[in-house]
Amino acid sequence: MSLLASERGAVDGTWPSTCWECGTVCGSVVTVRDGRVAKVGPNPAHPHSRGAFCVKGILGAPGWTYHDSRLLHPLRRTGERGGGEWERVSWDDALDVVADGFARVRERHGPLALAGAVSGAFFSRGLTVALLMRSLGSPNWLINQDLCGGCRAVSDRLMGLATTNGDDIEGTHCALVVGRNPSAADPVQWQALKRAKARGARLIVIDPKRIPVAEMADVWLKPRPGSDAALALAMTHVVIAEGRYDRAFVDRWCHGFEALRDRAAKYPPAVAADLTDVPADDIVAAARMYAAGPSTFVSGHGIDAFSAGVQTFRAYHCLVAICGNIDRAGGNRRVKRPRGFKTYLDVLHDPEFRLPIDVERRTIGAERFPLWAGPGAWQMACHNPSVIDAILTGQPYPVRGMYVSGVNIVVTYPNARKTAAALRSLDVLAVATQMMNPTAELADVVLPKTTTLEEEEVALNPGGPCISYTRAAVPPRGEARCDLDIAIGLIDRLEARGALMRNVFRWRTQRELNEFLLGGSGIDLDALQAKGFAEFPYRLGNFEEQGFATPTKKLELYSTTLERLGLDPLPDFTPPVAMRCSENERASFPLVLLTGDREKAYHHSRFREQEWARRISPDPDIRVHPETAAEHGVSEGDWVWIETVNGPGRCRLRVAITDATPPGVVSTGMGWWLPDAPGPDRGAFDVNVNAAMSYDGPWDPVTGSADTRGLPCRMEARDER
Ligand SMILES: Nc1nc2c(c(=O)[nH]1)N[C@H]1C(S)=C(S)[C@@H](COP(=O)(O)OP(=O)(O)OC[C@H]3O[C@@H](n4cnc5c(=O)[nH]c(N)nc54)[C@H](O)[C@@H]3O)O[C@H]1N2
Ligand SMILES: Nc1nc2c(c(=O)[nH]1)N[C@H]1C(S)=C(S)[C@@H](COP(=O)(O)OP(=O)(O)OC[C@H]3O[C@@H](n4cnc5c(=O)[nH]c(N)nc54)[C@H](O)[C@@H]3O)O[C@H]1N2
Ligand code: SF4
Ligand SMILES: [Mo]
Repeated sequence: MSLLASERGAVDGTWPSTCWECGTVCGSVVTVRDGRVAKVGPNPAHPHSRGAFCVKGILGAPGWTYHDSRLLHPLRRTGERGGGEWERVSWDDALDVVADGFARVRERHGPLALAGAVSGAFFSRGLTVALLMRSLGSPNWLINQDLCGGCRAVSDRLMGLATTNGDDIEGTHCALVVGRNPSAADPVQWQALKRAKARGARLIVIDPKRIPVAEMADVWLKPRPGSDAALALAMTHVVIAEGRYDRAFVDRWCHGFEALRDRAAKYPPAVAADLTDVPADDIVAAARMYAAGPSTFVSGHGIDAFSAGVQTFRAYHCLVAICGNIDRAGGNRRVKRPRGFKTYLDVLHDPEFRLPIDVERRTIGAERFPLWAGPGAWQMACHNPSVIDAILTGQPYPVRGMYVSGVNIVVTYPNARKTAAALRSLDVLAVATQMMNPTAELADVVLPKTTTLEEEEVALNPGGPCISYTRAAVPPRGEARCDLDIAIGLIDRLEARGALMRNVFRWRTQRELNEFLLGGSGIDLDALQAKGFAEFPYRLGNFEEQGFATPTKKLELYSTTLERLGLDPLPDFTPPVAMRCSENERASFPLVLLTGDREKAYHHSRFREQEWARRISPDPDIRVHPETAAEHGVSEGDWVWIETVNGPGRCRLRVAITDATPPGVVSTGMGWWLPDAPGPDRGAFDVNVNAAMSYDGPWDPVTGSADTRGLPCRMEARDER
């Protein structure tokens, strides 16, 4: 058996590390006493987070690691699927059961009938799951990103921007915050925005709700949910018509300016005002303020993960580009890296780790969404709702076995019952997790995973920019193993069964993987470990050198890739579902539902079993304006049913009255389930908003994203308090 990375260096002391409970990846300091993590706190020396941190890192990570119900041994189902009867088995037995199951599926249906599910290639577990599936011969892996940051990432990639996480708030004159709630979602941005404001920088916030950052804005625009593309195009029109764009930058580096100008001219402020409900004068004021730059675009999930997400992001990204805010101080920095360093995404795309192209072309979803799934796609993952359908219908081909790691998809994918039904119907399901949850409840085998305090991780942090290091501060509890060890265990067994296509894994330990990533960068792993991060020199505005990865080798305002695929090459406004639905639907579903409000105590579905978190946030709230509450006859603390248009059912939420949410709109979080409720669903069909959401479209034509917000809904009172 390979050595667990975390078996090294578990020594008492205080160590610099990096929290990777979420994508903010803050620099941390971890204190180990008597072989146990005694304290986790911020590292003020860290170039990205500069001392910012959050309660999930302080309490969540250790709380999860040392929780009484932490899974410490592999489990195997003894009764029927979802029956909650388990026996403790050895790792050898557990991996044998999974390997036998996968080998059988492969023999009966071919390798494509196997799929992995994980959050994406941002952390090493994503790469690990993708490469495990590829070693078996399957290109099918499901990521969460169609529900998360996928539209932003694909728009960025189509245009050749490469600006992910590069907002330079510290150096900016103006921050444009759109669909982002930094006070809840990102303490690094939140601290930086407060500092920027204090030194006199301007702040434009575009958000339907009065979130804390809106309260300190110079200009706050409140668009109708889902209407941002019209707003961004109108701002673009003003900037161009008034000659406020960066002509030299546009002439030298942008492709398709005239076409963009003509498209934006369809949306003068008066027209956009009708579509968005934002007064025309406010649109003009915001456009002028942004154009005065240098300005940074701070974007979020509020304009992502919906059926017009890519075009909405393209509209904003074009505005950023023509104002010359790409890769300039105070703007949006392009991704910098030390020469020779490899990101997880680089490895995914490296021909050495790829499947034959005819296999990649068969990725589920590749035909319809070639920029999302298949060989030409961003993460080359599959289209999740189509995989769920493939499991249930056998079309376009059967999917019969799944390996799920570090995601709780019964809770976090829209249409919880359908996801659960699909998982139930599989021939074999293995789930790797730290705690039992509604997804793991449906498994044949549950594999206990290490937590972020027990694993070593090396990654590029584009925000620093720096290379960040996470220390395996303590050895794994019980028999927990990291993803890489689990993958190697499975690959070895499948090889012995003749069920491997080609082992694309070349690392036997996490440390070997980390050394491979550092490659020829000149960064020494021991030095990195001692400091917790490594900075590197970089240059801004080196466009000649860094180049633009587009067919025209320029920033594509007009996307030749979208044109080639028969899609609209220019950003445009598509009316959201709430503006398209019939009179009847509007009468039955009179409210607009927003989902995904981030809660400080939770990370999606995580930490629901931790007492401190449940004290901070005991119930799944639905936030309702006082007028809307009065119209619906509901009061603070009432439990209500929520149903969406075309939704698969209803969910139960608790009213919280606030005038921060506009009238006619109701807004809730995500990720709710109840660890103490009866299994197997443990509340996932009850208090989880995804019990009331559809995953079946409409879908974004580029990413296949379904609407996670902006949906017509109805709210009905229940007799319960
Ligand atoms: N504490 C905590 N932090 C987290 C997470 C967590 O679970 N807990 N999750 C992390 C992850 S994976 C993600 S993806 C991020 C998400 O965090 P954010 O990117 O901040 O996204 P949301 O909280 O979904 O929404 C942000 C804002 O978008 C607004 N919004 C909704 N619809 C629209 C619209 O049509 N237009 C505009 N302009 N705004 C709109 C909402 O009112 C909300 O204020 O948070 C990350 N940080
Ligand atoms: N309706 C609706 N649905 C949404 C969203 C929405 O806004 N609305 N948001 C979407 C978004 S942005 C996202 S990113 C997805 C998230 O969806 P998921 O990624 O499925 O959510 P998590 O709750 O983070 O996943 C939980 C699992 O993470 C695993 N995990 C792995 N490693 C660790 C670790 O080190 N520590 C901890 N604490 N847990 C770990 C555990 O196995 C745990 O069971 O949900 C999406 N779903
Ligand atoms: S924001 Fe919180 S959970 Fe996310 S990396 Fe920072 S400390 Fe960890
Ligand atoms: Mo996300």
